[in-house]
Amino acid sequence: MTVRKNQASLTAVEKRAFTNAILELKRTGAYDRFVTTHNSFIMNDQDNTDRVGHRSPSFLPWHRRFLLDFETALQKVDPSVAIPYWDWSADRTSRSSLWAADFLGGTGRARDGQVMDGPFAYTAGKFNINVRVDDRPYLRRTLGANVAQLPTKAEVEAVLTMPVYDAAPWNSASSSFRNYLEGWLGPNLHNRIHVWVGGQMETGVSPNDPVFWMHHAFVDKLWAEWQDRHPQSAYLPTQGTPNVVDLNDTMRPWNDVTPADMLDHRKFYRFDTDTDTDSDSAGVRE
Ligand code: CU1
Ligand code: CU1
Repeated sequence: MTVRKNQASLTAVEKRAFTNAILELKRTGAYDRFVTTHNSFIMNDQDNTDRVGHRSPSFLPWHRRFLLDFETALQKVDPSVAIPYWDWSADRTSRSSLWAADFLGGTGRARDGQVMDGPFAYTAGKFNINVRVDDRPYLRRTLGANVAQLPTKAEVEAVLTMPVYDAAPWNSASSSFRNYLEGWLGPNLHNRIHVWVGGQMETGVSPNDPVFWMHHAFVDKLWAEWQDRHPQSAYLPTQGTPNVVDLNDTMRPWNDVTPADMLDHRKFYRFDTDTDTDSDSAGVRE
């Protein structure tokens, strides 16, 4: 069983396994296909009539499945790898070990935002930005420049107390857990992280920055925590909602995946903080 760990607790060997698997997917072209998929869904989402991946109830199950596909691809390269999560309410500065040269590398240089260290620096020669919104072929970051502060634990906690998964009009105006977690209303959670990192993370081609996966792994974990706290609160809407993915509707680009299929993360992976509920994972230390 895959165990997703807090990135702050990874060993040097685990960090290297994760970044090496990413570089291998980059080499084969598989990585860039994930970026293209994400970007096409941002574009579809903009017109506000056929929202699937963002600004809609399916934001959480869509990204859960998207990350699972990516994790499966990583595991074909190295079965030991899982997507780590970045708790940005705890590791809140550009001095976090997350941004060290032995992991993701740091912020970009002042002149052009180009990341200059770590395995994904353009100058390291293995991570060109191919699916891009402009001419610049290098990974860019401006950590903390566009917005100074990442969300606090108190801000996260306030959103986790919201009892209703989602609500009409099922978009970026909804007063609901999903929309507050996505960040269109309330303390600006998920969206703020994209802006804080800057560079490609601010755009539809955000998965170009490997931190995308670790950011979304934490968003996904917050969904799981919310589910544990609100066992009576189900995915909404259930049926008959135009232009919105209901509980049992299929989600593009998959033909056979519904939000209902994605509700229980324990079918696919555990978090290092999950309390074991079945015997066959008891005693496993990974
Ligand atoms: Cu996204
Ligand atoms: Cu995102």
